[in-house]
Amino acid sequence: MTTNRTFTMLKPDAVKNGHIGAILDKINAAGFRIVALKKTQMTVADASAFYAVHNERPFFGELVEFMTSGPIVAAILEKENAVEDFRVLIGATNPADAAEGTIRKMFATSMGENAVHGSDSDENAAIESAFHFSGREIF
Ligand code: 3AN
Repeated sequence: MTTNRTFTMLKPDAVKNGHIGAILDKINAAGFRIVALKKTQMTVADASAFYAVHNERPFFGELVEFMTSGPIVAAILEKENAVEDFRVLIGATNPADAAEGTIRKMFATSMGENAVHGSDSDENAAIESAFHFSGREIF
């Protein structure tokens, strides 16, 4: 895993609302190369492990319930300065605070159902990528 990669999930709200194509288009247009991509659905055990860092937070139950409520699209993205640039592209956690033109501003509905996930560090990008993809799914 290079430091030029980040991990994303298009969340169940974005998939359910038919935004997969539009969001991937914005990701490509922003200069990210898709090095891995799949549609999948997390179990409660998967989501609890993925979000273990948040397990003391009051919204943890709601987060796990939402993230397992339907399929997601998981992807690994490559670009210079990928983690930071992708956080800028998706916008603030709360779509009400997200800047104009960001993915969350365009496609998210609430703080919980906020359309996309983006890794917050190179270390977490590597951990989250390995959680969802095997070596032979990454190109
Ligand atoms: P981000 O996804 O912007 O890195 P985090 O890491 O603080 O935000 O939170 C992880 C996920 O938990 C968010 N994407 C969001 O879906 C959910 N979340 C965060 N804060 C809240 C909250 N106050 N209420 C409900 N869900 C939340």
